[in-house]
Amino acid sequence: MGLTCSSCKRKSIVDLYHVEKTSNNQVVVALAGNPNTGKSTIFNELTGLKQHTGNWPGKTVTNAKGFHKRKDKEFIIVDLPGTYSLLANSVEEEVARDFICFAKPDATIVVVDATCLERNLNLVLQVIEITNRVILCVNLLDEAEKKHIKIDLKKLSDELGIPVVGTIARNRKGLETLMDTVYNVCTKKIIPRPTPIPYPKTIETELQKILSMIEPLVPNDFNPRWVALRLLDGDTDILDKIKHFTDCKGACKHA
Ligand SMILES: Nc1nc2c(ncn2[C@@H]2O[C@H](COP(=O)(O)OP(=O)(O)OP(=O)(O)O)[C@@H](O)[C@H]2O)c(=O)[nH]1
Ligand SMILES: [Mg+2]
Repeated sequence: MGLTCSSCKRKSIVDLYHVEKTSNNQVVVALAGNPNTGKSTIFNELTGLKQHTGNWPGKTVTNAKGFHKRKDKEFIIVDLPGTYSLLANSVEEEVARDFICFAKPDATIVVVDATCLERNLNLVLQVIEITNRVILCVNLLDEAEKKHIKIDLKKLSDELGIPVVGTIARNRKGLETLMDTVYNVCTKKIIPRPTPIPYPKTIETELQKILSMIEPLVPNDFNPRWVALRLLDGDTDILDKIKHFTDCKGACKHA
């Protein structure tokens, strides 16, 4: 802990988001989602801890970490702060984005509120642009039922190209299926294939231009299309971070 990058003296981004694995049986699972969708409820049910709402302590991810044993695996579960997007407009968004991007969890569960799926899916689409190891958890199904909202989970899964599990976290309903699915993704028994998100033609044309320039420069660990999208969005900070990450990786004990 506390390593600084020798080349720039900043706290190493590798160290900042590193989750220590003490054995080969451990896998890292991130819980992402909009605020108030039930992430901490799921985290607490799975880990037996008592994580409170909105208690994200700065950028430290280690304080939101717990363990859950399943078959031969031990999941190290990280409860990320609730965010509406991953555009890094706030510390919460930056932490959630950077954890998914740089800590490279073995799986990311995106928890959505079944009563306002459309708004929540915005974040899901942003996560699947970064990583394909995603499981969608449609929570608060009891509240949806009260509002006579029915969700076709199978169709949602087919449309998005990722596994989808329905839950009522408060009653533990669906959590076994959720973690079996996470297990299968972590052990590659299920390989999610997120549906590529098409953009309007003018954006796609510019994207291709940027992609042809950056593709040789972006390390294998990162999805170049996502990096190109960020650049098109004017987010040059991500390039600095990727460079910092790559530089630090060579020098860092966790690399
Ligand atoms: N009815 C119902 N309530 C739920 C369910 N899951 C969680 N809740 C409740 O929803 C509220 C928010 O849950 P949290 O687990 O704190 O949500 P969170 O996503 O961690 O919220 P932030 O940390 O603020 O992003 C709490 O009052 C939970 O008890 C569910 O499936 N059904
Ligand atoms: Mg929470």
